[in-house]
Amino acid sequence: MIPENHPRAESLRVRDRLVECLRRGIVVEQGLIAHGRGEAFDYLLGERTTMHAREAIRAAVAMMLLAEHPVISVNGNVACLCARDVVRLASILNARIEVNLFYRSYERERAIEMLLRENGAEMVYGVGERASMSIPELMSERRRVDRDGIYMADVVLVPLEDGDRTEALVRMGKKVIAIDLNPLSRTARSATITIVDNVTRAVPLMVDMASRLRGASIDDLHAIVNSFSNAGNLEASLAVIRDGVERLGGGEVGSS
Ligand code: PTJ
Repeated sequence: MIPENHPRAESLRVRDRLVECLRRGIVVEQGLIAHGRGEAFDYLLGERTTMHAREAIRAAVAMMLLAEHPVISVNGNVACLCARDVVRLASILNARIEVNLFYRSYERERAIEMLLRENGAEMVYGVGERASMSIPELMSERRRVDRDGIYMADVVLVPLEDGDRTEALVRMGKKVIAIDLNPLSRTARSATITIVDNVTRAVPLMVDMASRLRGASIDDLHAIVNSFSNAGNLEASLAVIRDGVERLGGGEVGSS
């Protein structure tokens, strides 16, 4: 039982949710470790969405609205932490949802598909025989993709990703939007747009942004995308983390 007034109540609730998803076969053990790495960066970012992340969210949503075939790639952690918002985002952006797993098994694909359907998804790509195409030069199970999903996509949103697939998707000529709390990761560095934020905050903010931008003109959307620099944004996020280290190292007490 997590006391409501515990300074880390929200973070502890998220951990409980992941453990529950582990029991239901949605998340893998390695997903808990990956989340722990993310938590460390989030701690230094102050566990809030920075203005730089907001800029990246705006550019990412504009890019998805301009896309012909946008696809949202979902793994175990993302399904567990933001299934409902993924479905909402896909519906506003007219994007397809595809299950794509590093630790792939048919049981997990189905469990994640069911969770997405429970949250309103009508069609889920990439499950079972549907994932019959391969991303070239990628050896992991993540290479298996749906012909009508990631394979044909021009823009792919990859929340919580490993670097190999991001690089491979970029080599295929796709635009890749990553959500990664680590601005130093290979994913963050090789994506077209990286949102340095927690998926639990970033995906709901993307839903809000999509509702606001969906009426914007094509020219305005292009202007938003063209004025965004991923390298500059990553540097700015790193500076926030550096400040976080100094703040906490300088005597300010963290919440843990
Ligand atoms: O469900 P599967 O089988 O596809 O496996 C998923 C995991 C997460 C195990 C797999 O994708 C993996 O091993 O990921 P990595 O390579 O550890 O990368 C995870 C990245 O996401 C790291 O850079 C973390 O800092 C970051 N991260 C972790 N939790 C969050 C996060 N970024 C945003 N929000 C989070 N909640």
